[in-house]
Amino acid sequence: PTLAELDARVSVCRACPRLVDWRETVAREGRRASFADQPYWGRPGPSFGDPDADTLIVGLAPAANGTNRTGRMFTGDASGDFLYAALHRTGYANQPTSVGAGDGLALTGIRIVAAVRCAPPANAPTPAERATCATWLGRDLDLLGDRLRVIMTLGEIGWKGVLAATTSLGWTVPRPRPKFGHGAEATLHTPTGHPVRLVGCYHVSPHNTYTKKLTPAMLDDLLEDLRSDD
Ligand code: DU
Ligand code: SF4
Repeated sequence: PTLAELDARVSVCRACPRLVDWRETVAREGRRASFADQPYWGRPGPSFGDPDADTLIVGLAPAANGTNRTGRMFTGDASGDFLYAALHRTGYANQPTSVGAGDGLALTGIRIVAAVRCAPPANAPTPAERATCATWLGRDLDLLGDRLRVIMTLGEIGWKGVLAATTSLGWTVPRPRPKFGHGAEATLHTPTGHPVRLVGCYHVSPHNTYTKKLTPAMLDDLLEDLRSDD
């Protein structure tokens, strides 16, 4: 499929009953008061960004009132405010804010996906949901193909999702499995032997950014470093 076809297919996935129920219940009834008059996407969040990207950012999952409302990755919540400001400072985004479709945001060199594409209760997908959705991550990796050079995960769930998806695709993954950490690095190889860097970054959630476990400078440093080949 093309990226557009893949995005269309993931947008109607109903493979995880608990997440389908949560994403639709929030969209119907559970809206935050400040967004009560807005239509909610209420579906899986498809990939977003440059179709010719050599760099993939893998987040955790849509926020109930963020991507689950706007339909675009990291759009309309505090995590996205932090991430897109950094992508703009480091030259990957044409503007620092991400409000919603039609705001003019475009990325160069980067594509963004979630490890789990439906909003989970308490931001906590189950192991079974993570395993089910890793199939979609694998399809996005397959489409980016050998032009993919680096994958940066925001958090451990994305890190483990990448290891699961690439193992299923027959990539060579180091053993023992590399451990997630901020600044952690590993090299994976596609079935054709093409190397892909895997880089870990603490997640951009308010839990990490308000406590300064992840600062703007820490994120900028990793984003700048993605441009190098080792
Ligand atoms: O309509 P389109 O050119 O296929 O772009 C769809 C969507 O993808 C647009 O909202 C911006 C984003 N995008 C991007 O971020 N970077 C690109 O190089 C091309 C498109
Ligand atoms: Fe489908 Fe992924 Fe959503 Fe599960 S989390 S319903 S696999 S898109």
